[in-house]
Amino acid sequence: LDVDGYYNHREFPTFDGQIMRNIVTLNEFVIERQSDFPYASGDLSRLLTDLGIAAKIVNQQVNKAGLADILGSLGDTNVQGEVQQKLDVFADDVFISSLRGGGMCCGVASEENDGYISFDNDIGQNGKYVVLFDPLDGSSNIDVNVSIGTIFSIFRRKSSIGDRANINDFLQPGRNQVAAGYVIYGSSTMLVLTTGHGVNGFTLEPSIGEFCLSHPDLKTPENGKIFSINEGNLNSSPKAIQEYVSWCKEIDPKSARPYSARYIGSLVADFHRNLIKGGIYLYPSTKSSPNGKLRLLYECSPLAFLVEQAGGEATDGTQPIMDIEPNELHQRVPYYVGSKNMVKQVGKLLSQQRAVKA
Ligand code: P6P
Repeated sequence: LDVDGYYNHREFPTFDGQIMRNIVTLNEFVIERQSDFPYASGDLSRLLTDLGIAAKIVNQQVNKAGLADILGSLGDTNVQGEVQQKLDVFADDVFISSLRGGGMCCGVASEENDGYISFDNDIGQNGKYVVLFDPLDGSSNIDVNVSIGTIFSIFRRKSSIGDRANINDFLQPGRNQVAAGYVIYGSSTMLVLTTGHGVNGFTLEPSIGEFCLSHPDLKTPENGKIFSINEGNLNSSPKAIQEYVSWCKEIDPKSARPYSARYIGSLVADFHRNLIKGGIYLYPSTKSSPNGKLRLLYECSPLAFLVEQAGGEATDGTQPIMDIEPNELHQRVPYYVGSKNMVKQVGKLLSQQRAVKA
């Protein structure tokens, strides 16, 4: 989609005498691209619109987290044993309500709920899709005003239309995703989306309350100079990862090393920066998280879909993330994602380490 050759004839006068032009909203873009989908009936477009509405509602509260009484933890703990912050419980409720009411989706699964939720109302059971999401990733950063995000993954249901959703609708490999994306609540609020035809970024224009196309056809550089890892875990990470981080720190003008270490502690923020600038995010297996910390179905898999569509790669160190056959909703995996050549280099080191051990 060429944003210049599209709606560029359309101008909006603003109240202060300016002109707004080249405005392409998320809804217009999705409808325009509807023909990209096989048997497009508009249902996926509607579903993406439902997600966009929920994102705007969550954004409202995130933007005033420091002011409203919504700050601070609810005191409960979620299935991960993490103290639930009020804002992530609120975000979970908003996305579930928007999807339940939208009728395009027959069920959801999220980080905040032990099991999946089947929408048993009659419109829900006719929904073609299921959505898995992390409503507010990085929520431990809420009360220190660091960027946080929502991550979502969309599959066509496996169960028959009209039936209740079942676990097989959710335990699907990343290859089956029909769409995936994230919302980053940062200096501006962006929604970054793929439906399998490239990656497009939309920035929320608060004055009109619309996500507007701002980053058409996003591609990630094949090489980067940024590595993102919690070095506090390094000594309990695989030797190959310790080796890679040391390599990143060596001085070598030819390969622009040492690289820069950038780690925000909010996956969506680290992923988004590396997607645009180039880089690699690593969350290996560690002593405290022997299978890694990040969740396959609603963190690693959707971001893997996006990064592959943008020309990057995502692996668990043994296979592409999107090839993994899930066996439970909250399954954790080691995660290496970002610029293609950086991820390949880490994968090679890990396979060499396995060969030596074998
Ligand atoms: P650590 C936040 O809890 C999260 O899931 C990701 O957003 C983030 O990248 C990672 O965990 C941070 O984990 O162990 O480095 O604090």
